[in-house]
Amino acid sequence: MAFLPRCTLLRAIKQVHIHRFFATTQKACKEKNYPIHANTLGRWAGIASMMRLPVHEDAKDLDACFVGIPFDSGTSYRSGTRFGPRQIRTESAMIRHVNAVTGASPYESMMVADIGDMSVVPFNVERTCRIIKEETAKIIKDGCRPLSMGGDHLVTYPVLQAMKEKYGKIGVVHIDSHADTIEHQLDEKLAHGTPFTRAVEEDLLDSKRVVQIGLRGSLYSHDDFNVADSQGFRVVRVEECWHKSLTPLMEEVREQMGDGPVYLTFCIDAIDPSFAPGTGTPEVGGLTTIQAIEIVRGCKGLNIIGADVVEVSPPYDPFGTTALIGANLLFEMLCILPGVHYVK
Ligand SMILES: [Mn+2]
Repeated sequence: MAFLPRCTLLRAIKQVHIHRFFATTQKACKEKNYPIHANTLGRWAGIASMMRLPVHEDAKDLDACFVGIPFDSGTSYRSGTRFGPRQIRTESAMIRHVNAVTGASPYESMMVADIGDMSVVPFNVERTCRIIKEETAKIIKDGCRPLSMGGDHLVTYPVLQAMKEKYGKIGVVHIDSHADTIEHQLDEKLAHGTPFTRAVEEDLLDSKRVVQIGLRGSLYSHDDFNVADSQGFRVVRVEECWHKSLTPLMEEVREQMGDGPVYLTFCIDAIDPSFAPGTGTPEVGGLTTIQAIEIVRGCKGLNIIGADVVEVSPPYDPFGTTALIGANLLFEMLCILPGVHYVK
């Protein structure tokens, strides 16, 4: 435990005296943000910031941030993901501070905050993409790693544009039921089925370091995977994932990604709609929540420069379970960022 800050030890010693413990840790950890403890203010109370973290105006002095991109004008079927960030924040009130299984202590390792939502424009896709690119560039300027909440999957395209400008060509771990490599939708180039086609055209990706996991469903044509094939993406169809742990797969993915910069993008519709019905284009036969967690935990050790969870559409899930899954995946993403300390 030598690498842990003093506040961790204090927390362990004081944890039976919650109020004193919290006051002590706040003082000892004054340089770090910490979520409001449920014994200080009940989970149902307070402002619904992501993980109950402080809200900052921007990413200045942050190592990682949560940011909403509530844009759904790229959606081809059922809309509603503009409400995703808000419901993910609400459901994130359940999530505690450390990772019991992996031992990650993200808030003691990094300065993290919720920096609110980007001001997107539902009437103008091009302008919104420019806004997302510019806002992401500001966030990552000094090395902050954004954990973005969609929004539909188009929002990942301008994020990747900003990432390429700072980090060069990037590897991508893309978990989805769809390849999102359609040429156009209704004659438009910017839609949620096209982000990786645009990314390839603009040479944003280190294509040999791209993996797409969970793809399934009916296709428009047998040529729908031509982009992935021509670029040398690794495609792991969902049938290869059925009935098994994905921990061994992630060993291979880590080898494929190497030490270079990696962006992790998780479309919630990769998960079976029986778990996660709140999404716009559901496909049956999907990943379990257990496999989803295995995938994210399997990204530990990679040079993750940013990540997102997209396509959570609250109007299609009145129970909030889909957003709860999204919030938990974002916590798991936070826990595998470079620089996070582990207790074991
Ligand atoms: Mn999808």
